[in-house]
Amino acid sequence: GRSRNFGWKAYYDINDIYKYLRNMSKTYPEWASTVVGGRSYEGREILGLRIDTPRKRGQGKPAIFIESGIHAREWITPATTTYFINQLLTSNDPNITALRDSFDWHIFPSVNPDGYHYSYYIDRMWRKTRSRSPNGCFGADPNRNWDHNWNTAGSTSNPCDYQTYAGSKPFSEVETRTLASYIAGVENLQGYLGFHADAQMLLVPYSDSKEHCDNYDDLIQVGKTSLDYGYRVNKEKYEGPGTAAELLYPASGGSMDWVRQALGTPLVYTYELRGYYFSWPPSRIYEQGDEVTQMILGLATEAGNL
Ligand code: ING
Ligand code: ZN
Repeated sequence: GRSRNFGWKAYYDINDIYKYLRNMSKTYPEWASTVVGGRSYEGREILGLRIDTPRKRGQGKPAIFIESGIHAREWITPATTTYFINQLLTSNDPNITALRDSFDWHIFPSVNPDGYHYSYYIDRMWRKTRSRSPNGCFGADPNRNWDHNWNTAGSTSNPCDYQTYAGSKPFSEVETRTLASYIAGVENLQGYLGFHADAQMLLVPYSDSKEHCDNYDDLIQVGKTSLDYGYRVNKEKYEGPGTAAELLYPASGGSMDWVRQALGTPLVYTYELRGYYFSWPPSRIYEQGDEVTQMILGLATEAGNL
């Protein structure tokens, strides 16, 4: 599809998603600008949209970072993320305009663009990056590659593993390394939301063990309100909030654990959206798009920022 036809009844390739982001920055120049969060092995940009309206600027507006598409095959996450961008920029609902104006948003629909391109055109079930290992196998799991208890749980050292190869060392992947340095540079970062599919649950740090982070109780409370807001849209129940080790499986080297610990960002979550083996009908993207929008609104409301 061409960007002028961009919408939410089909899944778009990486070039069309990036065109959409550039289009939005041109249509709403006072509110939105494209930002480069890093780069990929094959030389693509990791492109995001920063939405920072003039309202409340200079009043210590908190920043929220949204990470989607770290796993290539989880197509519903870039789709709901561009849907959310569209809501922020076009909705007249006073709750949504308040949400838009209350934060400095850094929104990245596809932080693994090589993997997404490969999944879109070549191998639908591809999950990893596309870096080449010396032994000829491709890709590391970008959600096992961050420098937080790296390769200690739920990952493997085998570069040929289709799913959870941790990489040759922490931040071996240019995508995670460059994105981490972008995130570390975001001023007043208060929230980090990662999106995956399709376990239908809400996860909080930490993921590699049953250890709870020091603001676990607050995260659970805010997370519950987030899920309540989402539930009202489609009456879909999510599991949690809770840790991956307790609700799903232990996994080390994930982005949210690194952000929570290395940067000390307080409000850190991973949303596992709905689906069935990573498929979700394109005609119904808007259902999960509305759900995600409300979940983020609930989170911001309970956290006391609205
Ligand atoms: N789930 C996540 C995964 O990377 C997760 C679960 C989230 C693990 C955050 C660790 C940290 O395996 C999917 N569906 O990929
Ligand atoms: Zn995932």
